[in-house]
Amino acid sequence: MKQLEETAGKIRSMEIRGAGRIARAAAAELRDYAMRLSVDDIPVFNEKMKNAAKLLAGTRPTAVSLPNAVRAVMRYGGDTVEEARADVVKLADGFIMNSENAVKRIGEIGARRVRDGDTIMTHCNSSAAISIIAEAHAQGKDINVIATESRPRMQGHLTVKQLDGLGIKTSLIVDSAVRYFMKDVDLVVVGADAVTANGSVINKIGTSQLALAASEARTNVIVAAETYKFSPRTILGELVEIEERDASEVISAEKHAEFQGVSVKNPAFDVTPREYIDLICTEAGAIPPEMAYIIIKDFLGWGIEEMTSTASKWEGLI
Ligand code: RI2
Repeated sequence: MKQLEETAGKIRSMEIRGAGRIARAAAAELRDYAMRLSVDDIPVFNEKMKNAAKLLAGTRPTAVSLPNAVRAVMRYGGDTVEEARADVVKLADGFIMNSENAVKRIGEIGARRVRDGDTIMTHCNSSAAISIIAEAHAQGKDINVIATESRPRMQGHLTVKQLDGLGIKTSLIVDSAVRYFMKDVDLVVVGADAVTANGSVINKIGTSQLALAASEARTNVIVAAETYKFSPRTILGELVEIEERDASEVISAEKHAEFQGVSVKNPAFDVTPREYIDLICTEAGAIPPEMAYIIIKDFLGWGIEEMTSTASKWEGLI
């Protein structure tokens, strides 16, 4: 139990972060938890797995990759604990492998949209977005990247470190300088925590103003998102919950105490409407945002069936 709670805590505190990475971490934890469970009784095994799944899926509310990963593993079957455990391992390893391949494939597909000499703006720290940028660079294209700090957690520092390590020319800017620099930008490439059925993209707070500035400047916006970041629940009319994080990420408790009447708002994500997005680059291909519904049906259809079935074993996990 200790390790399970530790992993859940690391995802919650963002020690493990990034929509794809938390999905892989949750799948790996479910696999390891199943391996550690020393029970002989299949109903007991199932109950413990279900509780572990709920704990992991509830750690961060916005990145749909997380419940999608959990549900993909929780599709396991088996009449005995041995069979069930083997299936959990197979499904978890399969998810992790597909996820890693998807990020690589997105890089290959997305890099085709990057031209030699382009200046790319990116926001926060997205492995999928960086995969596109890194592949374009590896192909010998001469590119410049402008990366935002991404307050309050400063994930932009991770991005510039990674890009610098790859030898890519990179500038770090404050988030509020996005429009100031947009005139120099040829392409915006960002990641996603969730994509809704109508093609809206939920990503790190500030993404929508970057997209708005890009739209004003007639600059294309590419979103890099694996298919498991698409939200089946939105087909049922649900909205994606925007995570509100602690005030201490924005201002120290000490400083905050000086302003008695001031509340701090700290939404971690925002919604970019599909009108501002030219392309969503998935491992299944580069699609217009209007095609999000098809991706959900084709790649997560099993999830919708389970959600709407009264026989679902794992109610509420996706
Ligand atoms: P990849 C991150 O969320 C960022 O919003 C980033 O754009 C998105 O996940 C996708 O990241 P957070 O965990 O899966 O930093 O592409 O809140 O790495």
